[in-house]
Amino acid sequence: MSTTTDIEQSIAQLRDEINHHSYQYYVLDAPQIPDAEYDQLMRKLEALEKEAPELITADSPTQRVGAKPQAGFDEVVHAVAMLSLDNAFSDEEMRLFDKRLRERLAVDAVTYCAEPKLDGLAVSLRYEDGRLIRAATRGDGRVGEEITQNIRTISSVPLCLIGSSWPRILEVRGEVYMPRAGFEALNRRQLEKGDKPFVNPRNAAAGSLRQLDPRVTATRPLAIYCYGVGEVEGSELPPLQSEILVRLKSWGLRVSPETQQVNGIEACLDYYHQIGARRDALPYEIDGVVFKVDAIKQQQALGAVARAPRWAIAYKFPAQEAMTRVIDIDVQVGRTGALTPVARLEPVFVGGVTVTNATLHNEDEVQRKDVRSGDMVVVRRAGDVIPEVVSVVVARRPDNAQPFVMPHECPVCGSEVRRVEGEAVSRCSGGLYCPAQRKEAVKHFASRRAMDIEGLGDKLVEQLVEMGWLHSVADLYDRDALPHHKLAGLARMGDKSATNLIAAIEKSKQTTLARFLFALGIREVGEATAQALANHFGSLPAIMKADEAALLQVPDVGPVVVANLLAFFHEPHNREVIASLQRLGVHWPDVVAAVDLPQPLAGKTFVLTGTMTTMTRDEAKKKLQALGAKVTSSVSKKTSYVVVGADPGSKRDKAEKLGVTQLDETAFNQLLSELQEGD
Ligand code: I6G
Repeated sequence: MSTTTDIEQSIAQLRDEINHHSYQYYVLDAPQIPDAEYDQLMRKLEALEKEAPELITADSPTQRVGAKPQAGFDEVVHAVAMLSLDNAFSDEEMRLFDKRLRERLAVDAVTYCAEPKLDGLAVSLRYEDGRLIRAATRGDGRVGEEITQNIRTISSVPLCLIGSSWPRILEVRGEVYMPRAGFEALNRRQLEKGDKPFVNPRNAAAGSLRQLDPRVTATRPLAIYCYGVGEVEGSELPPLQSEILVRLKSWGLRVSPETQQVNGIEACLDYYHQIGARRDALPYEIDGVVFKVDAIKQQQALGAVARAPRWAIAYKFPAQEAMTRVIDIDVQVGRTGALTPVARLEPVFVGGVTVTNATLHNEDEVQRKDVRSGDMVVVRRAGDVIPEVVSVVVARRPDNAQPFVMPHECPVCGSEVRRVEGEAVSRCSGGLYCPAQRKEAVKHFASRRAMDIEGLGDKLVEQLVEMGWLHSVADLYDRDALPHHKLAGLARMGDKSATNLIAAIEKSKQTTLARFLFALGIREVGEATAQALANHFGSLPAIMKADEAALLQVPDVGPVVVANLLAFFHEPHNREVIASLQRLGVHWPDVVAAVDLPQPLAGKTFVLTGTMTTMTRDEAKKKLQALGAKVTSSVSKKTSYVVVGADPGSKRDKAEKLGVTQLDETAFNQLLSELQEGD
């Protein structure tokens, strides 16, 4: 039997242990125990607290979601106003900002503290004697709304501070946001439940914080980064903004790992452009970079104007969302016959370019978003991703807006449009009879990573198909079907270009089995799968003969790919095209089938990033594939190793975040030589 003091002690110990592991996980991003062990500690604490409910305190880690739904939010008057930030939109505006500050401070250069500006919601957390006693939104800067119960459900917000010598009163300012992955998972759940998905992570975060029932907020994947302080009483903070952030972190508050001290305007601009280049790879959305004068004394000397401090600025990235009108909704036919509704838009500047088309993905998406021709819509263009219609501004819908109807016949060739039950995609059933599919198939066939036919660009392919000169990719190699004079007579061609194109076509005849397989454009057979098939079977006849069971033996080939392969090779037209290509001279060396070779890296997935000195990335990829590994371009939990060369990209950060093993070039070469010796 345990006595009260025993229980008291165990409870205190468990709370310390849990708080320590929360700090390791959320603040340091360096968990020391697996999630399951953490859950076990929580369950132990819950059990003890059930035994002795009189020992439950509000700051116990079990009490994050205690409260009942509220009727509304109370008002909170901020002890220190929550200001906004002035914005800059160009390097030039940033230089002017820096010049103003240098003049006011009478210094040659200003040192700044820089960090990404998260696209979330500013909040204020009030700690008294180390305990979170209140949390509020910014509101109008002077008065916000009390959201303590909701903020308490965010695991990365400490209910009590750790470490020592925190001020008796400490108001912490931070941004609550929803990580991209959490946002996507939340939207999947919304759709499964038949609820409306959120438009973007910021709206999802805002909606989650404004829930009257904290139990709902608790199910939302929210997180926080703290960036400053409001009221502070009882002890002094360090003299630099960057040091204050380090101090906040030591008290268990989560601070952006991207925070950096930068010296002078050029370093600021470098920081901004570097973060900008990594923007889409960050696990959360940001809309700019905030620069703050690092020395608090200088901040005080500069003061504030109206509602913004003079000592800080947000250098914004080009907006990724903008509003425009849908002129019409067209349907595009892709390489595999997939029909994609595309919104033709009044031109709008978004994400740094003028956008005139945006994808609507498929019929269900158009219905779900209820996009109609004539609607005002929000368009999003993030990075190099195809622009998409995010939502409709229903309040601005004109009376004559036209709902979209998926055509029953292909808009290009008139063949029947079919939609397989359970699939979102409608397809033209015309196959290569459909000029749209033929064009896309030829473009893919000729592309750099497939047959690599230099000079056979998209426009030229379109002309050749429209002239009726290309019935299949085999016609490219048939000089009777496509003689020099025909090519030379095309728009923007001529004698020399035709000669060069024919030479490039000739050159492409010598290829590899993997490239050839990829070039055929079989659904779901990308480069990695094509390589895996080539490695595994060694020759085309072996692949074409393989049955379902044999195909399923290939690493990472699942039932969907198998079904596509079987259907493709079963189709007489495809077999004829392959035979014609070979008859016309397309060839490749057979490789020793993996079934006959040791495959020490079978089942392992590698990602390569950065520059290597001893080999090119392509060579490294080939060596890995020869040993049975799969080489992919993005890091996920399934990645076995990330090989890191000089100047690695964001893939290294992602590996770090996911705890994927990293190999530098020396370790990588050592691994290769050990495995190759083992042959
Ligand atoms: O809204 C904000 C977001 C991020 C901020 C801010 C910030 O620093 C990273 N800093 C200040 C000083 C203010 N708003 C007023």
